[in-house]
Amino acid sequence: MFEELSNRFDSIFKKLKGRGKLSADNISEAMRDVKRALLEADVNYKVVKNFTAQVKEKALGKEVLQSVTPGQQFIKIVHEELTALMGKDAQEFRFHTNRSNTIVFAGLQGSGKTTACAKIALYFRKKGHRPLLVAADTYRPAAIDQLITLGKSLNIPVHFDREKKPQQICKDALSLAKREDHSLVIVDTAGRLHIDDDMMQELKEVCSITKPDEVFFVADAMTGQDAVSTATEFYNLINFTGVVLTKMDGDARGGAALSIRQVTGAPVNFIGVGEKPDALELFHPERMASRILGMGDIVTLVEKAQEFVDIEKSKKLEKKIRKNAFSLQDFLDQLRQIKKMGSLQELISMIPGVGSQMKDVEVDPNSLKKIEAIICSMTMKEREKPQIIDGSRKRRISRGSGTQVQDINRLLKQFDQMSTMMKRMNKIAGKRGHAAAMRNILPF
Ligand SMILES: Nc1nc2c(ncn2[C@@H]2O[C@H](COP(=O)(O)OP(=O)(O)O)[C@@H](O)[C@H]2O)c(=O)[nH]1
Ligand SMILES: [Mg+2]
Repeated sequence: MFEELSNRFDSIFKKLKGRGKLSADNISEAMRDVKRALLEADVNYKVVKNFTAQVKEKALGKEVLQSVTPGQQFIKIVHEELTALMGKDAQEFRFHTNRSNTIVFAGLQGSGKTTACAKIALYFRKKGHRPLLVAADTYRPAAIDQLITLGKSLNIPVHFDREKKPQQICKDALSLAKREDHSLVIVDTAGRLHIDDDMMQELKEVCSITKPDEVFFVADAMTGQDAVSTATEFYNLINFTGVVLTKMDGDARGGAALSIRQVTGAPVNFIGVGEKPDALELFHPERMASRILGMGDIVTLVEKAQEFVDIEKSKKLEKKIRKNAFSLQDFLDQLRQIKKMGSLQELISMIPGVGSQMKDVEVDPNSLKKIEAIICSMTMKEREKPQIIDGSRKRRISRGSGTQVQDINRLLKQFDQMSTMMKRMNKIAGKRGHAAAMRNILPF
């Protein structure tokens, strides 16, 4: 996610790190680089202008000037400002418990509305809700079929009617929801390739009939600034309450995620990170800022893991991490879990300190198998205490796993880096917990 932007920030910070202190000169130089990096990531120019002004003002503050760790101070300021830019706190949907809730999805054709409807339905079903999907995109029969198929695969009911207009379909859906006690009604609407009056009129009518608790604007993150200007037009017409940014798993440059909140005032609530219905994440501005700045995102990683790993196991693991007793065996267990979770590269990039080192390593299932084979060829003692693995043990392991000694060296080095990061995190975490520690972990 936002790899290019991350790389740019990385080199800006590295450059600053070489300096003794923050000075007006090196701040100006860094700010020029930051500005260029953001513009190249397709961030709205007004947003960039405000952002750089804010960071510069803070960085020029007296306190910072006296600091001996300019890189660290600077990255902290950038992190805070990036977080503020994207909206500070994660925003989930606020449910009314005494009645059914409605979300209307709007956006251009192909932005990912239908997929997002299914994702949100699944997301809230997992939290104990009873969603009803409503197919109010009646222009293309295929659109209705798409929602029906998604609903079937998730075992979530879909209300549709091939004879009626969207307005009537929505009315029917609301009474159905009442009758069948659905706590959440999710309305998929039609999009066009471009904004047009008919679409907007219909959307307005759908909104006035359903009186939605939330209107989510669905935007394709890959379209950068285009997404932001479309968002503005939609916002002026329908005042949406939140944004779902889709296709964040692609090579989106960051422009949409970093600008949409500032430009429209509406928060990004969720991000889509894949085509499958479970590829949805709550948008955490602070974690996103950490990811962009290459600081990893262990909280999301742990949450993701918890969905797949049994809680007992992950509690044990957390304990081990806290006690600095994370072993190669745990690493192996983790890898096996991670394998179940989809995009490996994405997950690895969330591990603090590991992300940037492993970003150029092609993580294909074969290299995973290799790691698995290597660890499996180790004795339990070696897995717990990799320090004892000397030359002759390495040769034995390499024969056993059908790999080269270099492969073993590489794995041990990566593992060592990871343990160092975890130790560092523990040190900072102390009693304040890991979430607090994350805010302070800086790559230098
Ligand atoms: N990679 C990726 N593809 C997505 C995501 N969300 C939607 N898509 C794909 O984008 C295309 C359009 O999605 P669809 O939901 O039909 O868009 P709609 O026209 O707005 O309803 C489909 O091929 C989806 O699989 C996402 O988060 N990541
Ligand atoms: Mg659709």
